[in-house]
Amino acid sequence: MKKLQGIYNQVLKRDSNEPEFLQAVKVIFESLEPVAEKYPEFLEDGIFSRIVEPERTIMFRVPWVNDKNEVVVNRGYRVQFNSAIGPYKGGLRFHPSVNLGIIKFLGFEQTFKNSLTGLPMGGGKGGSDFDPKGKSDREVMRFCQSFMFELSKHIGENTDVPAGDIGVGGREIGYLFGMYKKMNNNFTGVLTGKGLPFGGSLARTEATGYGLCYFVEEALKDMAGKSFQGSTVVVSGAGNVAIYATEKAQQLGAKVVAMSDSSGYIYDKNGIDLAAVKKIKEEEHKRIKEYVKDHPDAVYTPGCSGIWSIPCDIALPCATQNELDENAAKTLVKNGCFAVGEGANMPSTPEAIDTFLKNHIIFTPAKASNAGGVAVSGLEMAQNSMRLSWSFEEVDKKLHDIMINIYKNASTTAKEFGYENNLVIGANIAGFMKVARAMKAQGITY
Ligand code: NDP
Ligand code: 2IT
Repeated sequence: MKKLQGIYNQVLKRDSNEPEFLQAVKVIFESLEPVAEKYPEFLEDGIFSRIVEPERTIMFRVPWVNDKNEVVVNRGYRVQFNSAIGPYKGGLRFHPSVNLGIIKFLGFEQTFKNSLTGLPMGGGKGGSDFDPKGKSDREVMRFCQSFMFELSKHIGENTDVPAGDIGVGGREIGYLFGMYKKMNNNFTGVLTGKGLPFGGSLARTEATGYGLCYFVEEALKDMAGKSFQGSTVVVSGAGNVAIYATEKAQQLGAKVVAMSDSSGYIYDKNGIDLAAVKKIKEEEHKRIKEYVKDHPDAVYTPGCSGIWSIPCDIALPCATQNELDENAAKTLVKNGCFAVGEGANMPSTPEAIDTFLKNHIIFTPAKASNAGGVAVSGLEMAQNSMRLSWSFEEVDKKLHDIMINIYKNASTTAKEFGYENNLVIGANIAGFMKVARAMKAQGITY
């Protein structure tokens, strides 16, 4: 870093206790050096120092009553990062590890991701340290209602439109929507990922995982003349993104041999029986190790990181941030893996990314390859505004087109700046340019 080092140092000082946020800013700033060189007006207008500071940060108390009639207090967050190109948009994460730094890294990344989709959406993210695991439906409902009681003051269909992320799926969005509607007496598309009977979009559930595979398939074709057909794939996670990435990879002719959750991973040399995984995770909300009970050839191993030691052609990390480190990256390379598609947000550490790029692995960064989820959220907003709903095939086709466009945009931009095949730099610059131009055009607003 040269031109942007000073601004990065300020972030380092101001946000020293937010390691994930610092990591995300560093990777973006390293990519944006050539932009700072080429467009001095962005530096003059303070675009870089403004873009790393959220427009607004909301933190609030979330008190609720559990099934034992005890009062529990969680902490809620909504970081409204950037509204230059549209209303704040991004998911809500409910996980005990949630803190301000994690929500800020996610909101920062979201700003560039949403820009890449080509749809008019700014960046935001929120969540809570609430842990939905082991909670009854009624506990989750009471928590969501209390969370929305405060959040509803800060969101709106033209202001900020939250959605799901880790620990927030259809059930939670339903409870959140119900409370918002009751408080505002307003039936509006204020959340995405809604149920189909009340304004949800077909293909939103599948969108992130399917979009990831559309993106990776295009990168494989364009960069190496390869495809999913006949390949061996390892997918980490067993949540929304992992399940639908597995489904699409299988449809495209791949054999997915492993999946995981935060307790451990399963390896099935015959190929993962996805219907069984869906039953365990989506219906029964149990642990992935249940899988081996009905699949005698499959093996369960406790711990998450070992999944990357399974030989594969394509790796799709779809669980959480920093789940794939330098050692794991080296093992993947050694075992002949030729492509890594990020489904989760920031799943690879910076050292792992370096390892992939140095070894000419096809590497698709999260903010480009997992943008399908928020893209279909954007399509859900469009359908809500029109009071219409499109068929599954229509939405899926639009999703496919958007993912191909994001690939082309990232790939062309990388080439234009002299970094051919480096989709990290390509996606970061392409995502940044639209937001920066919008910020510049709108002036230094107070
Ligand atoms: P889910 O809650 O549906 O699933 C998360 C999966 O990851 C679960 O298998 C979970 O295991 C595992 N996991 C969560 N935290 C950890 C951890 N600390 N260590 C190891 N494993 C963990 O979430 P999603 O599938 O929606 O999200 C997965 C990733 O994709 C996240 O990074 C999210 O930000 C990203 N993403 C999601 C989008 C969406 O539309 N949902 C869109 C774009 C990105 P366990 O069940 O044991 O907790
Ligand atoms: O990280 C993400 O892009 C998401 N969790 C989806 C956000 C959204 O608004 O659909």
